[in-house]
Amino acid sequence: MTNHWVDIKNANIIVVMGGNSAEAHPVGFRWVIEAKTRNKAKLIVIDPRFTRTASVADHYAPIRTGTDITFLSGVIRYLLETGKYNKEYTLAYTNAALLVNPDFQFSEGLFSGYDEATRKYDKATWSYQLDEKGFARRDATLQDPRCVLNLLKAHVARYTPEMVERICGTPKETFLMVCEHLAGTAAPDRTTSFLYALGWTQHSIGSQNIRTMAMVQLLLGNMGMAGGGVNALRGHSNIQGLTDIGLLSTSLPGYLTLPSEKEADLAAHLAKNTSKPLADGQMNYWQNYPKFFVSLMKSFWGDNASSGNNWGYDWLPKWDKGYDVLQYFEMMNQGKVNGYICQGFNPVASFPNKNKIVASLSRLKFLVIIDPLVTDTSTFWKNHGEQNDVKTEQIQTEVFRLPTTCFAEEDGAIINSGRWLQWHWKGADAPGEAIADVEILAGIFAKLKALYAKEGGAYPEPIMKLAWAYANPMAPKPEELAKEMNGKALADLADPKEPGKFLARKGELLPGFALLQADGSTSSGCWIFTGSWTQAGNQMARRDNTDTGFGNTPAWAWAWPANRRILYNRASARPDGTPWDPARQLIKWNGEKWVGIDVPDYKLDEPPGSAMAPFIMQAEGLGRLFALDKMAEGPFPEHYEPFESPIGTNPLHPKVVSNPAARVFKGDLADMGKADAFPYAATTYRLTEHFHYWTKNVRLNAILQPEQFVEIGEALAKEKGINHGDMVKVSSKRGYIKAKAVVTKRIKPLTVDGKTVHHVGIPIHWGYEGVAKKGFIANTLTPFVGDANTQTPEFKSFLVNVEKL
Ligand SMILES: Nc1nc2c(c(=O)[nH]1)N[C@H]1C(S)=C(S)[C@@H](COP(=O)(O)OP(=O)(O)OC[C@H]3O[C@@H](n4cnc5c(=O)[nH]c(N)nc54)[C@H](O)[C@@H]3O)O[C@H]1N2
Ligand SMILES: Nc1nc2c(c(=O)[nH]1)N[C@H]1C(S)=C(S)[C@@H](COP(=O)(O)OP(=O)(O)OC[C@H]3O[C@@H](n4cnc5c(=O)[nH]c(N)nc54)[C@H](O)[C@@H]3O)O[C@H]1N2
Ligand SMILES: [Mo]
Repeated sequence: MTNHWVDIKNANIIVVMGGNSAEAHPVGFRWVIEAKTRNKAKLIVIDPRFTRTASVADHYAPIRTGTDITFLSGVIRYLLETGKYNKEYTLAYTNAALLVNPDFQFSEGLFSGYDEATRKYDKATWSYQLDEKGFARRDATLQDPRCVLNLLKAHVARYTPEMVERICGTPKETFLMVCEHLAGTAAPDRTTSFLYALGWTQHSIGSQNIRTMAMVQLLLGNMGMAGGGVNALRGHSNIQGLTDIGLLSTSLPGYLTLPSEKEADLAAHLAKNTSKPLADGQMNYWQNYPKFFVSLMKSFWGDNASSGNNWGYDWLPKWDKGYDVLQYFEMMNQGKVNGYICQGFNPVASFPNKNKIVASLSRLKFLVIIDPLVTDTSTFWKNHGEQNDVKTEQIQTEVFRLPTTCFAEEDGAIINSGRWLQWHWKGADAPGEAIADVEILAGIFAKLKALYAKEGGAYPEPIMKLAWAYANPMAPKPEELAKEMNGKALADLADPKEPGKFLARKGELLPGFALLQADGSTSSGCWIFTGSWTQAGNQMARRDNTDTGFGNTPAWAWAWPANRRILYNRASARPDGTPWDPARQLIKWNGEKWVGIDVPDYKLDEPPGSAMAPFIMQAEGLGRLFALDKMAEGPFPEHYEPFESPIGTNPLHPKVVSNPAARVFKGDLADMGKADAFPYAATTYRLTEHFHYWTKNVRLNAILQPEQFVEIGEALAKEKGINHGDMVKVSSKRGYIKAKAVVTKRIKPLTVDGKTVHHVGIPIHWGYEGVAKKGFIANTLTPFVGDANTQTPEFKSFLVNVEKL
């Protein structure tokens, strides 16, 4: 979230699109209700199903799965055509006026630079026109046909209300009603908050769904505002934290980049990642990349890292390609992987194409499961009847189960969707032989290190040089790890402004990332966490809920970065420093510096009226309506059909149906179904009464949702002769499940491209392990393809057939 949970109450319009927060985030949803009751906010839900969130909404719009880019591009078109957008904000704070490379093009579904053989783009033309100094050219009059705004207008011109209805199945009048509500928040004193989760991410075009919404928010002037923002409601405790410390296989903690093979040495890596300003006088925070990176190296390798050995750069792995989970299971399936350590992950249940996952695990020599529970993955080799029909005698994989604690059985920080690091204390000791994950990993590390010391090996340095300065090396404490993440001074840091004074003395915990250095005199395991555990103590454990305004509680826990609660908050004021909305002023200029109820997201002493733009994580300081080369499939969002499409064509450009830049493995392409055999659009989701695949181990939850079911609309049920409670078989090209049919009014057929499209809803929570009534694994049905940028699987749009049993 750019904003935070409590801030939702400040919104005037709340759009839940690509999520179902009343069910998946029932506690946080109180802030939506708060906005409705105290702020007279209107709640709009846009979902293929009439969800429990929809049941308390003011307006509901149905939409076909996988078509949100069309809907939101239609909104952008509406805003631009009617002129109902915040023009002053758009001109000053977005790249609307910047000029784009003359060779950039879009035609028949493809942007310039596409290579069909590799399914990748050469992104050279996805750039600005630069002047002699290397700064982006601009036309503040917005007359130049090559300025971003004019190119955007031309790009979205095709997304008429008629086209939205044709692709999304959303009635035109409903769509226009949503447009009007959103347009109302282009006013400086009104904001929209968008809440989303998996209904947007789990698509082959997931990242672009979110980008399109971010563009709407920029045009409306809602970024940086209380009650505005781009708000991802996260999943697991502690998935936000996992992302922050480097979830992706090509990233390092704090969204730093793991070097690729092409970056042969440190200088090449730093040159590639240290951003150069694209506008005169612009501060852009990634210019500090070397400080964050070298401090991370000092945290990894300790005294072993020195300027003489490039801070241990050679000991880092260098990637040739991304090793996301789809890639990894594909390699496993090809017999290229010997062993797999599976920690807090149940891929047989949670990953797409269950039969492929089981086949892949069957090719391993060994599998290590680190989990408090017996999972479906840990017994994948057992025949569980129709629900896991394997031949045990043919599976040679040796499985080790290491029982671990769960999050409630240890101390530590959990980071919520609003980026707050909240320290928590363990509720109980773990039962039986279970020990903490950290102890298990420390044990594996100690054993590996001893083996390398004794036997040598191809490349022992990365293990032998690792810093491991914990009081008990076999059991590092959460406090020790938290302080390591925060970072400390490795030498006295002199204050450049006041001779004789020090910003920090050697050995002290650092108060903020501004003190990090590129010369090896500081260490930090995750620069965005610097400030979370300082000389003043554990900031994450603070529990003072004093409200400084708009539900802002700066002394409750600690938010990254720098305890800032609303990102880009400089944009809450006009360029001249006056607030867009005096009734929700976040920061103001006091004559010397920026101050306010939130930590300013800007250079503190940069006066109003200066040329420095507010989006200081960008090289030009502007919110990007044109994404340059940051996205895999294009600088503007474009509608592509799901890989399994119920209409089998793209009404905008029949030659390019699905995401041309998505990676699809050969075998999986052959496993994609077509609408003739699998006519219904299926989507998967969670229920309030269950948490993934854990709660089938809990009797109470098993009683609340006693049996696996699928949801179908009344029209489809009638067509198929299915009654409420009948057993049905739901099949895709990859397999089938059997479940009870819930026949509901909440899923209505949509008319799409002249055809009737029915949705089938499939909750995810069943499997063959646990105390609940056994069920089929929903992911037996789902396709093995992911978003082109993140490789998040397309769990939300695929094709099935339904038969009465
Ligand atoms: N009780 C409970 N709470 C949970 C979890 C749980 O298992 N149980 N899991 C947690 C986790 S890890 C996560 S990530 C979050 C997920 O939170 P959500 O994403 O809110 O959860 P889902 O149930 O997957 O809801 C997705 C919604 O998107 C809709 N949808 C599907 N396709 C589309 C589409 O193309 N466009 C639009 N606009 N909507 C679409 C679905 O109909 C569904 O209502 O929930 C968390 N909270
Ligand atoms: N079809 C479909 N598939 C989906 C989704 C969907 O919407 N549709 N949603 C996806 C999403 S958003 C998610 S997050 C995934 C979830 O997928 P998984 O993460 O694979 O599923 P969980 O059941 O949450 O499994 C986590 C495991 O962690 C264990 N665990 C809990 N605490 C600890 C701990 O402290 N240490 C260790 N080592 N283990 C622990 C639990 O016992 C559990 O077995 O599923 C994904 N799969
Ligand atoms: Mo999740």
